[in-house]
Amino acid sequence: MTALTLLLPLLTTTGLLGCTHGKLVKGDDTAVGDGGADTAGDGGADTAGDGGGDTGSGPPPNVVVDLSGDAGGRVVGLANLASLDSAAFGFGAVSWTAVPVDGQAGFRVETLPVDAVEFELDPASFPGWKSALFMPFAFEDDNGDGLHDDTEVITGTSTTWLAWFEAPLPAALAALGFSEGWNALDLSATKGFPPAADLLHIPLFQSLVPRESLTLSGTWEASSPSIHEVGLALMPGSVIAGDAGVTDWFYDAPMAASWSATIKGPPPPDHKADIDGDGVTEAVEVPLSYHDLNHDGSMDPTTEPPLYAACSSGRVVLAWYVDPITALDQAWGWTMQGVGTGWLGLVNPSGTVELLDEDALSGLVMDESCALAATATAAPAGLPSLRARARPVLSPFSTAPRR
Ligand SMILES: [Ca+2]
Ligand SMILES: [Ca+2]
Ligand SMILES: [Ca+2]
Repeated sequence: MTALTLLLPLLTTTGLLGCTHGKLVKGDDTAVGDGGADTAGDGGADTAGDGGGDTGSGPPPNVVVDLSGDAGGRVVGLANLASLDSAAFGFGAVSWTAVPVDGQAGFRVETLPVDAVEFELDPASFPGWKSALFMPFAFEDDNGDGLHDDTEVITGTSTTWLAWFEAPLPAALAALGFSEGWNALDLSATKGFPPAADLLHIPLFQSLVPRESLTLSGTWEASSPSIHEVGLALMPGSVIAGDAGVTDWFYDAPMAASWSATIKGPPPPDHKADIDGDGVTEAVEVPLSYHDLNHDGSMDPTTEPPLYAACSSGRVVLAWYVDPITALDQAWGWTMQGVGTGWLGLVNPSGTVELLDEDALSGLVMDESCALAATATAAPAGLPSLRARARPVLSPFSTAPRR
């Protein structure tokens, strides 16, 4: 099966941030059911077909995307991969869109759109043989035009992609169950040529829906100072890093033997920065206790230094906020790394990131053994880095070696 050993470019995020995102344009309309949802009026420009529930005339869908979670207000698009090249990896035109009905977005795809980008998937094994790839994704269609505008949040991408395989199909691929024309590729597999998947059941897990709130709770177990002189604050990471200009924070309250702090909504803009340089902005908030020396019920970071942080299994816990994602290449990268957006609770031992579930986040401990210093020295400027985790495997074919 050496012919199937893909020798595709091994992609990294290098160059990703430098790439310009192609203007997303409407593709050829072949989405089914262009009835009431049609906002453009003519068949050629309609991209807002009404999905799998179409009961009107015309052929049935031959591509169906199954959406997990809430589909209300969301639209599913099929975005053409514009380049496999690491320096220019990204998506071009959104060739089709469809409004889900009962969680299913149905498409009728016929010929390859004229503006679709084709490239050699495996020039070593199949020189000259070309294909085109399309990533299913779901987005909040805020303005209801059926198209993905570049400010509209992407709620998930599928790891099963639509692929157009040119004729003649290499015999080795035919033997794997592929056909000339349209196929579905399961890119979540880690070995070999991506296996064929069912065009009528393409799963799309909406993993990028931003989590709007986070609750941290636990116990205060330090023997001193007296709990009546202790406060609990969520300190912006930028303040810990020395930015005196940030003076507002989410939470500042008297300590309790059993405490709980809930963060809701996005942090103020001055809490946010692209800490790890991956193009997505984030914020870090650190739950910590402090000695309220002047008994005014709030933390003055210049005169009331932190006492202890909140620990889970001995590791300092951080609250991260990741801005909602609107760019297709970032959405794919974050899907591949398995990290969501919005509020996340995590620990950052020795530079790696470990997400915590609700159970862990409700059993935190503040005591003498949980020192903020452990966090402050973990990364430059006291801020942990998601960088190691945030290097997404961008190419579906980069999980080398596939064999
Ligand atoms: Ca829109
Ligand atoms: Ca970032
Ligand atoms: Ca105070």
